[in-house]
Amino acid sequence: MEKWVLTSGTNNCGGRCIIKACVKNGQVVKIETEKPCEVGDEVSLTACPRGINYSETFLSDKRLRYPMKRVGKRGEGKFERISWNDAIKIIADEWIRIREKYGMGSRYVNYSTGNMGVMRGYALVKHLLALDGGFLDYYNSYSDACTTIATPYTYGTEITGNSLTELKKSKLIILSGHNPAETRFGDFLWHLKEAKKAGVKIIAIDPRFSDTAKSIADEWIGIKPGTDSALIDAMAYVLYTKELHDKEFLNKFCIGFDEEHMPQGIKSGESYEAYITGKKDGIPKTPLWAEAITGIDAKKIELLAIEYASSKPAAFIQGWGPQRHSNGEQAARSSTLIACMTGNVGVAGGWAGGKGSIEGHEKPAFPQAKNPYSGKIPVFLWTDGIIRGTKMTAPDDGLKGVEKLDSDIKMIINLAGNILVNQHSDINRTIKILKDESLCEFILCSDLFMTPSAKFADILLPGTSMFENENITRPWMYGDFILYNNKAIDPMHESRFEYDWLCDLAKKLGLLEKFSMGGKSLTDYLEYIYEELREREKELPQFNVFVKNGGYKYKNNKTFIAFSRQIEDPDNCPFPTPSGKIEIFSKRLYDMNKPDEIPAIPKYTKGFEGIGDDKKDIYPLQLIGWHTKRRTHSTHESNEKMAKLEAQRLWISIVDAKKRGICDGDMVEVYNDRGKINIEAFVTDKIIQGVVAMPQGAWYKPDGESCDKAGSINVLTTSKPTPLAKGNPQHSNLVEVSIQSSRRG
Ligand SMILES: Nc1nc2c(c(=O)[nH]1)N[C@H]1C(S)=C(S)[C@@H](COP(=O)(O)OP(=O)(O)OC[C@H]3O[C@@H](n4cnc5c(=O)[nH]c(N)nc54)[C@H](O)[C@@H]3O)O[C@H]1N2
Ligand SMILES: Nc1nc2c(c(=O)[nH]1)N[C@H]1C(S)=C(S)[C@@H](COP(=O)(O)OP(=O)(O)OC[C@H]3O[C@@H](n4cnc5c(=O)[nH]c(N)nc54)[C@H](O)[C@@H]3O)O[C@H]1N2
Ligand SMILES: [Mo]
Repeated sequence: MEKWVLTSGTNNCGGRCIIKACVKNGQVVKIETEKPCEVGDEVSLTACPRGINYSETFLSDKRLRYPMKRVGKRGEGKFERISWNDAIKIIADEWIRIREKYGMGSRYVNYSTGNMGVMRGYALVKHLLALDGGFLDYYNSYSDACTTIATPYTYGTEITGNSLTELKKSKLIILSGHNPAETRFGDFLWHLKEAKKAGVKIIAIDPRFSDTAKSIADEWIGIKPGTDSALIDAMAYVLYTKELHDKEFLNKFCIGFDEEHMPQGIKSGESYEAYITGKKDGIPKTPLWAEAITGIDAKKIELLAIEYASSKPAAFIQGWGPQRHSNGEQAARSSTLIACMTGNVGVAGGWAGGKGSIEGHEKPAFPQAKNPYSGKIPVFLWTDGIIRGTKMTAPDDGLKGVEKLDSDIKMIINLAGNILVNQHSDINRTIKILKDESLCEFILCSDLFMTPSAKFADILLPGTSMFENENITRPWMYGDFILYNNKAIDPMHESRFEYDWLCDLAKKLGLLEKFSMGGKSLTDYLEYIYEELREREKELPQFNVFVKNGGYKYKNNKTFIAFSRQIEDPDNCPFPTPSGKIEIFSKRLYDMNKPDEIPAIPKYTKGFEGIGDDKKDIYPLQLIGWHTKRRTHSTHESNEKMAKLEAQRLWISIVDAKKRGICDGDMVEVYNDRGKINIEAFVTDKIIQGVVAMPQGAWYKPDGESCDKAGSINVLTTSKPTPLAKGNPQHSNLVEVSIQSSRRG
């Protein structure tokens, strides 16, 4: 007997998709998805090649089979099989021991996105820790730290996007560091295609000739990484000197553009105008000035500025690539500046810049108990939390909620994530910290595979995939729907879903009653969360209908245009900033008194590990990563079939390759002070000179001491945080490349 079960993708790939699993004799034998949506249907939930390959990835014989206990040194990868009972007992004993010895703030749950369902291990274990007295939490993410922190300095909020349906009303769309043809970003791609069909011109700005540049854009402009602010400064200079800027908009809604609109008490020469014209530093920010920084021809910059200002409305949309840099906060704020200068804020077809979140339907969420411990660290600084937690401070390290931490991190819980080793920066540094068992004393992981992170577990638990348990899938950032994961098959081997074994742990801790809300089964819990949401989202059908249909697409979706209210009725609707205006000049940033790193206006700063870093003499190439179609971060790496979509290679320009005697297909060594990678070279004109790139997420595969053979970019990335957000500058890296062996022997 065959049956079709409706479920959905729960990985963190930016998209969510409908997966129809055909189940026969307890096995998934085939996968289908929703037919590509017809024109007019505003939500596309058709699976891409990753979604279609979910069963080959997740139901493979590479799965972890039973709980294991580390027997060798930490990280050596030597484990011994244990029973679930023993595993839970060891976890409970360590949990209590560490709580008693070091206190609540010594317990940390790592950022992890392998399962983005509502009932995810990560949220559940935080809940249990909160019920048990508290834990050290974090703020920020690896996705959007810089833009999330920087955007509100301009607008007072990060909700600066428009409904994607409005893209087709643009006259021109500029995608900067945004690659939705490969890097799923909700259903951005779908709406860009609609815009293109409607005749909208699309320009892609990216150091690489990305899939988006290739398949959707009319034009590609190659830019040096980390220099988007310099490009925007010069565009602003062109608009200003040619008087193409929207003076009325700037005067009415903004502070800080010119000297006449500055907050009180600020000395003269601090406005954006004083900066671009060179009144302040003697350097006008001309296209020629920017050419030397960005690598973009000055004439091109001028034309781009004129085209953007004369196409009304126009959308300058920055992806999150430009903000995953050492000066990423500046890139984010610059993207807001250029929108303000052209009055493209609050208009259908425009785009206010910055993070680009939108208001929409409320998403279902797990009702996590309040954490009694108030200390928070920036997510990127968890390794610092291990080695110098108690020395971290608010001004230097972005510590929040407490003056000082009570303890360094002594216990890490890492469920469905590969941040522990693979996805965090500077793998060799991380490994050194984790190997020292006197620092972090206990590491608990659950995963489906023996990943580079799983190897560092003290107790390693086999998790279940989305085929093996029920769940509710929420949209990523954009999307008016909720999906239901029906259970297709029983858990493989001895795998258990996190809710299941966490109930056992809660029982040992005397917290089962509270943790399970009086003994709720997984389905009961999901129903409870859903019904609670349905009280506010009245359009949702009854739970049993929702489950049967595998989800719900909302029919009544409001069109959201960020700041339309403020623009229409400025007297009654101020911007949610301290001044009530759009703050091109931010007094809050000015008062931080670090003008070189954290200027009050959105302007180009050199950052570190970029073109302005002295290390460039030794490591002359800028290395960036990107989110590839073959993986969701490191997920799907175990599925060899996916490798056909994009080989794990180092993109290098013809000129840079020639200088180093490298031919296409040669094995090269990519290195800096932090480590070495062996990888195949892809010699191409699809990347600009001076820049090399490899897709992020390959599983770290060390050979001996420090050379990685897989092309795992985080061997080369830096753990130094960005100045304001304390975020991850994982695209800012200086390296050198040399030939290791020629393809021709
Ligand atoms: N297929 C797939 N899709 C995904 C994911 C995945 O792993 N795989 N991950 C999802 C998640 S969690 C996230 S956070 C998002 C990430 O989404 P993004 O952060 O937007 O993705 P990236 O690939 O890091 O960067 C986008 C583009 O920016 C370019 N870029 C890098 N540096 C610069 C720069 O300095 N200036 C400019 N102009 N361009 C630059 C890169 O070459 C790349 O093409 O993607 C989501 N979608
Ligand atoms: N250099 C560099 N590093 C980056 C980035 C970058 O652009 N460049 N991007 C960053 C970003 S934006 C993000 S969001 C992070 C993502 O980093 P992570 O959150 O670590 O995401 P993944 O690498 O996909 O790891 C998810 C893990 O969960 C496991 N898993 C999947 N489903 C389940 C399940 O149901 N149960 C259990 N128990 N396990 C499961 C998978 O096997 C996989 O090992 O990486 C960051 N790291
Ligand atoms: Mo992300």
